[in-house]
Amino acid sequence: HIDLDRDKLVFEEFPLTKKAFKKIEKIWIVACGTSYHASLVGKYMIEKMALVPVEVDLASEFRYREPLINQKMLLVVISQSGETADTLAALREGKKRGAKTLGICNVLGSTLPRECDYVIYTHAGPEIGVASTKAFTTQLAILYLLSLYFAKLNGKLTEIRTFLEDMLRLPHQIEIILKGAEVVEKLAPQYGNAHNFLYLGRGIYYPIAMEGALKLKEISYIHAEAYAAGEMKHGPIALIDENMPVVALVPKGETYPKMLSNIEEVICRQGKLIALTEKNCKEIGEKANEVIYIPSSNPFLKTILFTIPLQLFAYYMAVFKGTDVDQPRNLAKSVTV
Ligand code: F1P
Repeated sequence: HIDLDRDKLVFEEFPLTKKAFKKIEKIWIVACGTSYHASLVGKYMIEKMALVPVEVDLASEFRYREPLINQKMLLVVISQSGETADTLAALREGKKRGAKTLGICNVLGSTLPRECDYVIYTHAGPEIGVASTKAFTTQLAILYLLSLYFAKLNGKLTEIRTFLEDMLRLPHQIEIILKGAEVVEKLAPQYGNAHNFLYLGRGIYYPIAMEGALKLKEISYIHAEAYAAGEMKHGPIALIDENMPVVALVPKGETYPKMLSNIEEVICRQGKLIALTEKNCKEIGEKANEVIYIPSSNPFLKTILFTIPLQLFAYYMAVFKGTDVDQPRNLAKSVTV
């Protein structure tokens, strides 16, 4: 519940007092697939805003790593379906070790919310397709609100009104992106025959690049890999040539100059560059083969806006290739085994 007039944010399902929050030494987030990518974004947001250490694990790996989790920690478990077997196993492991558990889930009445101490629903509505889309963006929105909530409890943010106002602008900004979808659509015939894609992002945009690459793989069956852009020179740069399109996420802000030099590295090796950036980033417009402009917003919330064209790109590529967008081969909506 958001009350702008009183500068208040209340999670009715997750009532935490300042005293209870102070006792939490560490937050641990576990999830699989798309929900794991949201978890990585969550780590950035919570650590930066609330100054609480956050650890993220793939739920499918959690059981193999003897996690040092205990009753002084909060385990946040994220799952669209609430039925992913590995995620539920990680939840049970955390509970066994005494951690308090918070589920972030989309499906009411699923197993995850029944087994967690607290639950926050994403309220994204039913997802028709197998590949998570609106579940991801709503997970990011919840994690953003959670970061603000923790920051306020921790005394790191006194006024959250401006953050919330930025958030309330999101639906309109998303509509602007959707109205301009033909910019993305026209890329499909140009790039639809490529066999490999590289996605690059830095900082909080690295997991967004991971999610973009996953969507392309899931629904269009094109191989795509995401790299933290700073890792390019540690290997993937060897792959760059005219047959390797690169999707680069270039928001304004601290990562911009470094991303610009990554872009130059791609261009001078004849790589085809599709850049997602913001309006007044002129250099990108001049250098990239294709540019998709994203409306400006708060640095954390922009991740949601950058996600939409990546989802659209995977969608139009799948349509171009004639694959079944809603029911991709070999994939299940809930991975219950
Ligand atoms: C996790 C997930 C999805 C993916 C596919 C298989 O699901 O990996 O991200 O798109 O549907 O499962 P969940 O735990 O978020 O329901």
